[in-house]
Amino acid sequence: MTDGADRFLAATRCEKSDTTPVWFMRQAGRSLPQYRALRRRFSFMELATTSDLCVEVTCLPVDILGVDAAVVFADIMLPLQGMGVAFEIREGVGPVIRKPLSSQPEVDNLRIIEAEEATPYLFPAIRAARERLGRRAALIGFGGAPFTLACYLVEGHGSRDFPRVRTLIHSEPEIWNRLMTTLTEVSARYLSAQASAGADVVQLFDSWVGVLDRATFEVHVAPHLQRLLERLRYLVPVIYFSTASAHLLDGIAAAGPQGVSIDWRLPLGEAWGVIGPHRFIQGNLDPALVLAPWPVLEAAALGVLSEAGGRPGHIFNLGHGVLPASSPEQLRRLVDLVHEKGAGKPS
Ligand code: 1CP
Repeated sequence: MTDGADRFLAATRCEKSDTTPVWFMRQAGRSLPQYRALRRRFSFMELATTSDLCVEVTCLPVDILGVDAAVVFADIMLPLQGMGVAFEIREGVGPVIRKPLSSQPEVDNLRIIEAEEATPYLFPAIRAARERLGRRAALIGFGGAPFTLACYLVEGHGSRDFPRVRTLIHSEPEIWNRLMTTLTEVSARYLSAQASAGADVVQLFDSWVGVLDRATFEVHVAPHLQRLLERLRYLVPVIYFSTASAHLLDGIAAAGPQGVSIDWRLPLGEAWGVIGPHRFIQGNLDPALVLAPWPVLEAAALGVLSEAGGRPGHIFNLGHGVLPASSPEQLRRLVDLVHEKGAGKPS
């Protein structure tokens, strides 16, 4: 049997292996009882910024669920600390920025420092997790894409459709451009440093880019994304993740990520038709179906595999993060099903 790391990395090169690799976004910090027990003793920030605890949480899902990749336990907001942005992670709410940005001087004051200085706890954790995982599982580093980071910086907190951001882009395009240029530089350093420390792949979370219309994305976001992906091209494969963004998919592919994560709204075969067969694809089971009775979940998961059509270059995942109410037993069963019925297995 092929090891998880090799199975996963083969898919990122669109090469065949013994079966389809699988992992889940937010697999560590949500539904696992072992994580919840740790959270009773430590805050989210303590878990993420204490290297030993970070390694523990990162590796939990590989042991418990049998997934082929671990995702570093961190948050997209962490590198903002090094930029001089004060925020807190509020229970049940998410990140809240103390002073949202709106003016040129505020954007000019953002600091660009080395990633090792901004998030010193992260890189020893990546090195230790890489060593602990061996070939059992690949290690995925990640960061927020510049647009999604800008959403929090400008809006100040999560939002359904980020109206302040959409106003700023069009009324103050120079401020916006400066902000995106700074965030692109910070992200390039942050993700390169994760690759150097041992992350096999990095995922760029652009969770909220789907709020934009196509023209705004093309003019005000895509050029920054393209520059960021160019900086990473020869260092590490990148998975670009977004949701509700089918209307942007051709522009996303043109920006140049090696892999694209697709949410449940678009069938995988159709998405592949847009991004081209030379890119790997990740997805795309509706996370709500993990809460459904097993026969419903099983049928939907087999449907995703059938959409992938046995092509190499499919990484099975949900279309967005694991919902907190998901049962670990159901997730474990799903991993086993994907391994048993994935590409290359007799049907
Ligand atoms: O398995 C894991 O949990 C991996 C670690 C991980 C990842 C990949 C965390 C830990 N956060 C993230 C990425 C992240 N953070 C994204 C992109 C993914 C996505 O779209 O879901 C986003 C948008 C955030 C911002 C964020 N941080 C939110 C969402 C708020 C909103 O605007 O809707 C929340 C709730 C957080 C806090 C956070 N980050 C991670 C955890 C486990 C938590 C909850 C803290 C706790 O345990 O109370």
